[in-house]
Amino acid sequence: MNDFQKELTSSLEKYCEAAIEPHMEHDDAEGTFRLEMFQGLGEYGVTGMTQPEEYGGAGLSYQDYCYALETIAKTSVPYAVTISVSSMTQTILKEFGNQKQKETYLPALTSGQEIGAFALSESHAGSDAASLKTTAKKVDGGYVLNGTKMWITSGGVAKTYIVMARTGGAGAKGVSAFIVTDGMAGFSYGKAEKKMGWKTSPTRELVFENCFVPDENLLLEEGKGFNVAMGGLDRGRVAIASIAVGCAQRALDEAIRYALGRQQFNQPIFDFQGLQFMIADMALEVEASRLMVQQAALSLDNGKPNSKLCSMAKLKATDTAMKVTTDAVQILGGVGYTSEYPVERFMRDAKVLQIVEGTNQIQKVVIARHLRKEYEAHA
Ligand code: COS
Repeated sequence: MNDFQKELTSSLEKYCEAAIEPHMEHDDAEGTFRLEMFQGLGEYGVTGMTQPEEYGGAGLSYQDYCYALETIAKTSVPYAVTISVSSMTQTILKEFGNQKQKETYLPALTSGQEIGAFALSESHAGSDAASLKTTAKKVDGGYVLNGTKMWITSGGVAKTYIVMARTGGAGAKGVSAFIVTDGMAGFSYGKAEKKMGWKTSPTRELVFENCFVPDENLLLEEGKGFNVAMGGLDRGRVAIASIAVGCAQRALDEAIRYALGRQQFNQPIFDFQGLQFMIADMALEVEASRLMVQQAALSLDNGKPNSKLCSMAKLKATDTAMKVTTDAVQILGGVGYTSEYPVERFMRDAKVLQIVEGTNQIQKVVIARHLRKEYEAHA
């Protein structure tokens, strides 16, 4: 970490501990999302970190952004996720939007006044995203959308949605991407999901019933929606990976603190070699994941997103978060399983990191496809 990153994460850590941490246990139990908390992070400059200053962003690097997300996730995985999905929406607008679209939608998102969301998945189209069925029929002056999107992070609280819908034939080439905003006629919110974790981050269905979207809300051109989605996901996967590092680091910190304080058989349990080996392995995996996240983030900063590295970082860091949080609960024993300590919350929050923005099995598919291409190019 350079001096700027040290300063950024240290002041962000203080803010999260003072403003967010005191609410987390209650809000997790009640499933409460607080917009003012998200907006508070916006005032801190982290809701549009990698966007250009001309659109209200902070103009910082992905490496800085990953350290910031890691820091927020140490207090709250769900608020870090709200930021990462909103930031992915902004990146899509910045990379694929025209001047007018950027000027219209980016400032409210970068400032954190509003939230952005990404709508690709459908009930039958999760991993096989190119099989999505929501239709966008061309009409005079725009498109009419019909269909239902599932498991949408920030559904209902976001104002700007990037929605993938079918304008052409079957497969990836028939998909287009649209900007849809809260309140458009024919756009409503369906079922709010009850989840194992991420309880302070709303997840909801989006329902489109003859929803008219004007031509000016089409991103790029017809048939480019799948590339838009995949390009966004490369960045999103690195962000999820950095959140996983924060989640694992918090569990590790809690486990060490507890193991040093807890006495059994007349000594701190930390002094048992069995626990030392566990804790050393946890720390090793967290550090290895962090290095991989930074490597993937560097490829984004260099303007050459390395999809293979992005998927590797997502796979490694989220599997680490699941393992480390589970081990932390084990080290705390009986109390680790109760809400008296936060490790059980972090364990529940870790699980879906292995599923969102492409399951970890899909990450292996992406990695293997790249390896085959690299091999064939050199054969
Ligand atoms: N960046 C930009 N474009 C990409 C890309 C990337 N990282 N990866 C693929 N594409 C493009 C391809 O180049 C291809 O376009 P062209 O034909 O113009 O070259 C198009 O997208 C289709 O690619 P492909 O044939 O590889 O698509 P598949 O249907 O085989 O799907 C996987 C590939 C499985 C990798 C993809 O469907 C996927 O990532 N699934 C998981 C979806 C997901 O993450 N869902 C979570 C939603 S958010 S919680």
